[in-house]
Amino acid sequence: MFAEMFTQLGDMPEPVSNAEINDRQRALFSKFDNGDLLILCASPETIHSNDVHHPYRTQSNLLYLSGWTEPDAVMCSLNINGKWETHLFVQPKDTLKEIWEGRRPGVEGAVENWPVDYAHSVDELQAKLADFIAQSSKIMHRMGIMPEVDELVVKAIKKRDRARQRYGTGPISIEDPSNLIAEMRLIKSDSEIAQMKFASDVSSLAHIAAMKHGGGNNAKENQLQSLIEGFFRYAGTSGWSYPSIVGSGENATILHYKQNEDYCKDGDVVLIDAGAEFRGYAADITRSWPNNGQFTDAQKEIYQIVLDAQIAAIDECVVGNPYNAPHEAARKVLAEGLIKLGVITQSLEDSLDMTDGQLKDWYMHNTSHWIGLDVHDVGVYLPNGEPRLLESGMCLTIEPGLYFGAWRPDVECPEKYANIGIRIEDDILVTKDGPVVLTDMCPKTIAEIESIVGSDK
Ligand SMILES: [Mn+2]
Repeated sequence: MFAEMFTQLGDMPEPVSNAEINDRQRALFSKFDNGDLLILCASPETIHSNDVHHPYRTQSNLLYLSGWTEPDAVMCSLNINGKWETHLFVQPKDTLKEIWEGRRPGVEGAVENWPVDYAHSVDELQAKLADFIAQSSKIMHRMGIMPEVDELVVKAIKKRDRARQRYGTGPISIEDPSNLIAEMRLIKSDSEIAQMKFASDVSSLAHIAAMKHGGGNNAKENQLQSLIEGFFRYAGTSGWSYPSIVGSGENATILHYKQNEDYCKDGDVVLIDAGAEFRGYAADITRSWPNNGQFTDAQKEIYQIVLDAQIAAIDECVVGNPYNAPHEAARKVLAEGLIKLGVITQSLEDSLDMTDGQLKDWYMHNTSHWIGLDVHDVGVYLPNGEPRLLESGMCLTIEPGLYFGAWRPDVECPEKYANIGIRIEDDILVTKDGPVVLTDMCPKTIAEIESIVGSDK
């Protein structure tokens, strides 16, 4: 089955080029002062059990500005005699370690094939970094990722008075460069979009595979999950970009459900929120479908409201709109729909109120988040307290939903809609020609879904 699906995928895009990463570095350095020292640290490895590690995924800012994906790495950049130099500290070649853990590019490989000026063994980090720090007047560093680097930085700042007095040099402050980098990451290049489109296509096909396998055959949530995540790897992505949510029946009404071990029963709606990660870039898709292949009338009513809300929100993803315009559009359509069904008994205006409005009983989350190297990508939503205006190249999810958890003690769930949970989520690229749905390979109309669910029987 995977082999047939694979033929529907386009070619894998070229990776983001070293030249593009060099351009990113230059764009960032242009915002710095000459005495600034940039330090970017790899995330630490984390333990699964005893001596087994979780699959490694590095810190996104380091990935964005170096392309380096291995652990135990630090990138430093500073301006020496009017020219910015970039140094990458990496795990050195080590035959014994490589026999056990895998091949390493090493120092030579790093400087040859990655967009950096110099590479060093991470064993030299302490000495070299101390030297860089001494030459700097401000350290651009995010604390809390690599404790040994934090320690060096703090030590250097502590003794700054002495060094400044004696030599007239040494850093005087630490600043977190994350916001500067986030501003750059908010706008995706064509090459980044190509990576995200591939992640989106793989994810779409994986959702279709789950739909086909569903259809009243007593599938379990974990079986649908395995099809989805199996195809993520089959298609050459690194796997999921966030743990898959596969919830049937009342589990579909739990926003971040993660057990994924129940049976999908006849008459249930199955909600699947799953996306692949490709070369660090995320996809994030949610689809909700009837396990027996046919929506009930009640399910159809709710589904169509959510779909209408989603389409209205996507239409708002245009250059110049505030980032929350899609959310407001979705909320309005959801509320209008629930008023028509008699679920909401307030006026439209009252129902949207964040304190007393009835909509938040059934729709309690936001409609969008940025998406990119992080599934919940970086970028301030309210710079200077004002909603950010959408620009060409920004990517965001659109994911309205309605959740009628009959198990909830805090609300009285309308019986007709008991345990219906619907969320529909796509990833949108804002362009000057309007919104582009990156996840458009994944079907979402009622007719399409009913024709696909259970079709591999
Ligand atoms: Mn999402």
